Amino acid sequence: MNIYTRVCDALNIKYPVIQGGMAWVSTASLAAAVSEGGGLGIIGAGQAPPDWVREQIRKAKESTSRPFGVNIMMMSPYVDDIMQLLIEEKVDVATTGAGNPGKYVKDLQDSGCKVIPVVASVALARRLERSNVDAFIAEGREAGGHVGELGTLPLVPQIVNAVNVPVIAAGGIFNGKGVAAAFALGAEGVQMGTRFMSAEECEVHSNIKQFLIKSRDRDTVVTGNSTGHPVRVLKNKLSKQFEELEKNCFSPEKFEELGVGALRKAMVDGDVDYGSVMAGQVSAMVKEVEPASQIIQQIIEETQQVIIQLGDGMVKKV
Ligand code: TUI
Repeated sequence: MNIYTRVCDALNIKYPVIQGGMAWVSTASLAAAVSEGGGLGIIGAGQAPPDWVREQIRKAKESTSRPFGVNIMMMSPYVDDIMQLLIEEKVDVATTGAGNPGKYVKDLQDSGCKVIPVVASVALARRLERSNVDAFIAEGREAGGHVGELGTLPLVPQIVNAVNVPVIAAGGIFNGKGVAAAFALGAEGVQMGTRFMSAEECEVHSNIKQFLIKSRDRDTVVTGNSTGHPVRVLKNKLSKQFEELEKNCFSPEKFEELGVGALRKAMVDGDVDYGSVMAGQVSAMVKEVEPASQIIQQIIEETQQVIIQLGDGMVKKV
């Protein structure tokens, strides 16, 4: 059975599996490995300056001739420059997060770049479909990092109903069972972040990979609900401080002070106590570090098995 959808066709990839563009985590090394494995690798621009992003794009081009993309965090101070860079470098795909990329869509597409915004609401999806985006990533609250309100299960079918372009499901997907579930909701692809954070080629600090492996089902928490920037992280000393601040005398300045540099501190320096370890609810499902291509192969095989089993009927024949 072929797991081939409109997403594969549009992006010129073998499997409809996209790697989340995680700031300080998704470097050229991971993106190229995922693309070589038949999925779509994504470089996470986060709040990095354009020079760093250019270097990563060039590294990825040296390591793979397959398509790859860049994720632009819309709250970055460098958004305008990064968009221009993607056009200059003729990047295949741009995914966006944490905001509305509407005004950049046409110029990106004119340069040959496919534009796939992450949405967490039907309203934004409807608005962006009028800008003729190529697809959507519908990301539920199970995801790591900056999250919306709705869980993946209610979000994905509502986005699928609202738009005509393909929808890629994200948030809470870890294996073939999750992929089959996403397809059942009408999605034509999946995006996974946390799963690829544990890939061998992922350059995140090894402390973070071990922290994921040790984590248990209820070890993530969403902090920042009161600031308007809710973020899912693995619980640690920093997340406790955030929770205390939110419970007690909340001061936005203090909050900002605690958060600055915390993501880098976790992902690059490996500080699992006082760094911001953004990760999704599937964290506890991470059991080992393995190559990205192996992750993709396993997931595709399991998806095929699950779909066949479901086709045979859920009810045991007696
Ligand atoms: O973007 C993400 N996840 C992220 S970004 C990030 S870096 C960061 N740095 C400082 C503060 C906060 C985050 C870490 N994780 N995921 C994609 C995503 N986008 N999830 C939800 C959204 C979203 C939310 C609201 C997209 C659009 C949106 O619309 C706002 C509007 O203008 O309507």
